[in-house]
Amino acid sequence: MAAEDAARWHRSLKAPTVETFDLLSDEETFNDGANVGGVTRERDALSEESEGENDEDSQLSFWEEALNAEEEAGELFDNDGACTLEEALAFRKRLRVVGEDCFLAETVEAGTISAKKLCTAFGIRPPFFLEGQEDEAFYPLLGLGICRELQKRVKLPQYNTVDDAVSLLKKSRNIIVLTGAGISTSLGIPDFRSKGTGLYSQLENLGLSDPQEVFDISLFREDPSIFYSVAKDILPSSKKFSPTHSFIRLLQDQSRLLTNFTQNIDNLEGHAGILPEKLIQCHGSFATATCIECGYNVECAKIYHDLKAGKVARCDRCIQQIRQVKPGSKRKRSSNGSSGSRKRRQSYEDSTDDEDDDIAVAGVMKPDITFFGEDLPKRFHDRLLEHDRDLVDLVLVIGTSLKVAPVSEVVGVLPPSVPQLYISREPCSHVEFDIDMLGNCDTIVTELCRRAGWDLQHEMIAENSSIDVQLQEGYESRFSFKIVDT
Ligand code: CNA
Repeated sequence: MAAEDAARWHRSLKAPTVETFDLLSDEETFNDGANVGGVTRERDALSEESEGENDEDSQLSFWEEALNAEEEAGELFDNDGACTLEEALAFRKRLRVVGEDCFLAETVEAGTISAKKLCTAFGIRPPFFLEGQEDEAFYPLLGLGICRELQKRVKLPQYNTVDDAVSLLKKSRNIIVLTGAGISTSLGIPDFRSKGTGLYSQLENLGLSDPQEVFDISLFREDPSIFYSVAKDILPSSKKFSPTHSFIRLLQDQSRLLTNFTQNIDNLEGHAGILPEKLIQCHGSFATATCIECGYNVECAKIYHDLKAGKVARCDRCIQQIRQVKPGSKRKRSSNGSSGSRKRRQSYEDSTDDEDDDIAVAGVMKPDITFFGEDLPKRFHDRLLEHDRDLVDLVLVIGTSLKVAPVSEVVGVLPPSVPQLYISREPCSHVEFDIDMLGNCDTIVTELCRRAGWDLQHEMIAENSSIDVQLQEGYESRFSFKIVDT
């Protein structure tokens, strides 16, 4: 390749990297340079762009699709024309050892591999709109993949096995436990993204093009009934908590828990006995609700029946105020033709009359959960950056796909020398953890406790079962856990 050509493609490889990442992440730099994605809860990267609105938007969504191929890495690496998993891991390692320039020089530039194939080593599926094009067309995408890889925290080589994880647990005194919806699914509360069972799959089946819209604050203001129609599924109907909640409580009882950052809104941590000073509910919770018009704040128990019935809850205080302002005003006729003159009910909770115009104009009650587009509680940032970052000695991430910013960036702002462990059903390919433990989190924490010699008590832990742990093929520190009935 002529020097001029090399310089040209190198430029084309690098320039869009910056440009597209700007588009990808519109993030603020937070505090002293630590990037936790600003203060507002964000939808999955790129998905705020509505698809197909114009060419640029639809092109972006294709890029997103290509970049997210890593999610189904097994399928990607099995394809013809793609790197094998072993090759992919070797390329990634090599990139870190020799750096970007040298890596490119000895691969694509030297002609030992095409950019299209090398993309697959970084979890990128060559998009269909580049099919049949010259290899140079894949350079920008390869640039993105390389940039993403180099931004990842580097795994600590000394921690690899499940017993390493157990030793870390036993010696740590300041553990950050970062949890997501996966720790409550065993109680029948669906998560967001599990295929088939997650809320997003259910909403897609209902024809919603972007299920995240349910939790979008501007849409809630426009039409709260969409949110109310699904909120009942996440709202727990009992105070039961899972064995994983009990495990976090156990860490607290052993004075090992620094903070439980939870993205969950089901409020079950409190029922499990996690102390308020140890708990950050990053996305708020269903514990209380606030009127979006007048700010009246109530315990969610007050609107529980409406929530459970999928009915938009209105503000009692607004209703009272409206009635005081226009005491003799006429009431709307109800749809069944009655005059609507029957006695006004004492409170909204007792009312079943959807046609009540006072109620219809009263403010809507919004449970105090953080919607996309809303700020996270200040406590989240203060605790993480002003307190925990200097103290943490182990990070345990459980039952989250780590796709919602800024919580997804917590692991990136903690000192990279602090070990990080991951427990979930699916691997999380955009973060480099030291040990991945895959399977049902209740099963995994049960096994960790057994190996640690800790007595984890919970009615859902079956006594007569043993847990099979297997190292996943092709990986040095990724394990699958399964219950084997004995
Ligand atoms: P998510 O994106 O749906 O990810 C959940 C992750 O947990 C996935 O990777 C699953 O594979 C995994 N998982 C599911 N069940 C299990 C299990 N039994 N054992 C191990 N892993 C499991 O949800 P995230 O928590 O990552 O996303 C954050 C959102 C989800 C937050 O904003 C929450 O408000 C929201 N959410 C909360 C709840 C709740 O409070 N229970 C329910 C649904 C959604």
